[in-house]
Formats: sequence, structure tokens, C-alpha cells
Amino acid sequence: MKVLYKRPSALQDTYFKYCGGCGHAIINKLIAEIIDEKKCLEDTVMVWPIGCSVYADQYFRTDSICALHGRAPALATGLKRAEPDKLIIVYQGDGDMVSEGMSEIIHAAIRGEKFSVIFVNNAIYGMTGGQMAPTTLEGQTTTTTPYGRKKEVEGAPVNMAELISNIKGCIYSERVAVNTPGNIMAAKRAIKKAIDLQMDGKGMSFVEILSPCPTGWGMKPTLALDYLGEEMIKVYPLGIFKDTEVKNG
Ligand SMILES: Cc1ncc(C[n+]2csc(CCOP(=O)(O)OP(=O)(O)O)c2C)c(N)n1
Ligand code: SF4
Repeated sequence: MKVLYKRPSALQDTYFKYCGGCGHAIINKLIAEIIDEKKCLEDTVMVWPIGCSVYADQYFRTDSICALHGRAPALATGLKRAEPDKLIIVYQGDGDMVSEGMSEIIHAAIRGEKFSVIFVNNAIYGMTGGQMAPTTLEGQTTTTTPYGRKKEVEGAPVNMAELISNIKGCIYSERVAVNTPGNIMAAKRAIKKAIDLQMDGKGMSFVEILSPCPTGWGMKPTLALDYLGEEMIKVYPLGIFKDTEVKNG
């Protein structure tokens, strides 16, 4: 019988601890599929953050290391410089990257560190109980903004893919989403491209992925997908913001 679909072998034989409908599970699987397709299991080091993906070293068969809050780009810098032939993939949530470790990612981009960054933007602190993140939408209710985020009080949401694209050391920046099958396939293409650029020895490649957090958003999984498609994409438009390979960056 022809096998049409199987569990990526880069994943361990265990189950994800993510909530039902969580985008992290989809994104983890996409990364694992790409590692399989590129046959780079032995050469990959995943750098995991603090957040709901903190257990991901238990899901992947790759080498893994977990960084302190927001410090994944600093840890990845040391790894990539010491082992330039390794494929280093940084994986961070929005609380971890944009709140706790904003200066780390900005300075890694300024230095043009040659690793790939997967930035999972679910507009909230998922792991710690749904507090506001710098990426929370205006008007979005969270446990720390029960009346909705107000720009005058908490500031406006941060558009990381656009921000990073303005830094010369970043050679590729794209925003994708995992709310529909088509968008999931586009997300896989973007992650693959980021990894290809690293394999070619280029500068930092950055992929922001809009991802549902039904638990933090207080929504059923299907409603969370609608919210992402109808509200989040308005604030965080999908697309390529920089691609120096095609000379538009
Ligand atoms: C220095 C410090 N600040 C904050 C926290 C609490 N904390 C742990 S994970 C996290 C943020 C998680 O949110 P995010 O990075 O968006 O990931 P998600 O869980 O949504 O995937 C926070 C605030 C902490 N443990 N230590
Ligand atoms: S709290 Fe949100 S981000 Fe965390 S596992 Fe649950 S759905 Fe995913």
C-alpha cells in the first residue's frame, strides 16, 4: 500500500502537550516535515524558548537546547559561530521574543547572525494564563487588559516582520499564518526558504507565523481560526517584507 501521509520521523513517538486547536502543533509538524525532507536531522539544533513550546525538546529527535526568557537569539549566536555547519533554528513566541527578549533579536539581526528564526505570534502570553503581549491587538481582551488593549495606555501592536526587515543583517522576512490549509502550505514554503538561505550561508532569515491560541483567547478552536483570519491578519498583513535574493529587500 502506498503511504500518503505519515508522522514525520524527526518527531519522537509521543504526543504534543499543546491544547486542542493550538497553532504550535501545526508549526512543529511543519518544521519536522522539512527536516525529514532535507534529511538534516543529525545536523539540526533547535533553540526553544520559554512559553508553551518549552517542552518541544521532548517532541523532536533533533538536538535541542532551551534558552532563558527571550535569550534564544543569544544562545543561537554562540551555537552558530561555534558550529557554522549546523542548522540552527530559533523558535520563539511573541511574549518571549517581543517582550522579554526584544533587544536580543534586534541585536542578533544587527549582527547579521546566520540562523533561521521562527517567530510564533499568537498575540498573547499563552503559557502563563493569557496576559497581554506587545503583539496583542487593540481592543483585544486579555487577563491583564479585561476591557481591551488601549493604544493610549498600552501602546500599539508591534509588527515584527516589518521591523526586522529594516535591519540590514536580516536578509529575508516573511509573515505567514496557519489558519487555513492554503496558508499552512505557504507557511511551510516560507520556513523551507528560511532554512535554505541558512544552508547557503546567508544572513538571518525570519518567518513570523500568525498562530491561534484558543485557550488564551477564550475561544473554541474554530472561532479562533476565524478571529485570526478576520482580525489578526488586518493588523499583521501576510507577505514578504524582505528578500534580498530577489533584490526587493
Ligand atoms: C523573567 C520572566 N518573565 C516572565 C515570565 C513568565 N513567562 C513565562 S513564558 C511567558 C510568555 C509566554 O508567552 P509567549 O512567548 O507568547 O509564548 P506562548 O506561551 O504564547 O506560546 C512569560 C511571561 C517568567 N517566567 N520569567
Ligand atoms: S495556551 Fe495557547 S499557545 Fe499555549 S498550548 Fe494552549 S492554545 Fe497553545
